[in-house]
Amino acid sequence: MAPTITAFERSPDRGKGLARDMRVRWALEEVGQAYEVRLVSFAAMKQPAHKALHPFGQIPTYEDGGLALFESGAIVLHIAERHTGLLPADAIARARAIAWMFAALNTVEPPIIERSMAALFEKEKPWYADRQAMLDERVHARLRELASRLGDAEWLDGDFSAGDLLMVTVLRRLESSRILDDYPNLAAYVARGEARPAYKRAFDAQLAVFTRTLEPRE
Ligand code: GTB
Repeated sequence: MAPTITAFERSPDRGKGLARDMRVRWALEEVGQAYEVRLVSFAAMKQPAHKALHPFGQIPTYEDGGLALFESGAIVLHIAERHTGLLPADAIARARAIAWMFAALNTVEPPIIERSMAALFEKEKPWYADRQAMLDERVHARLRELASRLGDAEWLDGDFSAGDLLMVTVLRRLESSRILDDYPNLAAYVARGEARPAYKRAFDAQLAVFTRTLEPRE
């Protein structure tokens, strides 16, 4: 049986692939694992049936046989550990790739999310401009360091890994801000990720959910 993941019935990003099911879909596509998708509404996510799978009532979740997982990073790690293609076989190189997974989710993603949350929910506050300048600088600090480490390399540490997969999805959250324009090597890195056939298949699948829900229903 193919694993089943959950995704938004109707993603607020209108199919731009910014919700976190995208990274799980991409990982599954990279390793060639077929999967089913169960679409959930915002209301259904808060119901006991979904909360039994995800304690915080969110997407994505992952079910495979007796295993139910939440947290996109844990799901991607699980997929990467059970298939070849997303983590190096060598134990030392594998540990370094996993460190990049944590870096993407623990070090780079938080300031990016905080900045976008402030733009969404705090724009009308009198102190917004000052706070935004501070949040921008926190994002830039991370990007400067990441750009410096990546340099001219194709991927963060050798071959493409689950660390790159997560980092690219995290950096994509900045696309509408144009902040990545200041970091041409990071912009090119994201473009390389997006050019991967597995990425494209995952992107098209999540976009199809959005365009399908726009079609008139009988
Ligand atoms: N740490 C968890 C993980 O990595 O899996 C976070 C999961 C999470 O934030 N899920 C979000 C969710 O279910 C969807 S991805 N939210 C509903 C809720 O909390 O009630 C976050 C997201 C949502 C929308 C956009 N967008 O429209 O651009 C981008 C990202």
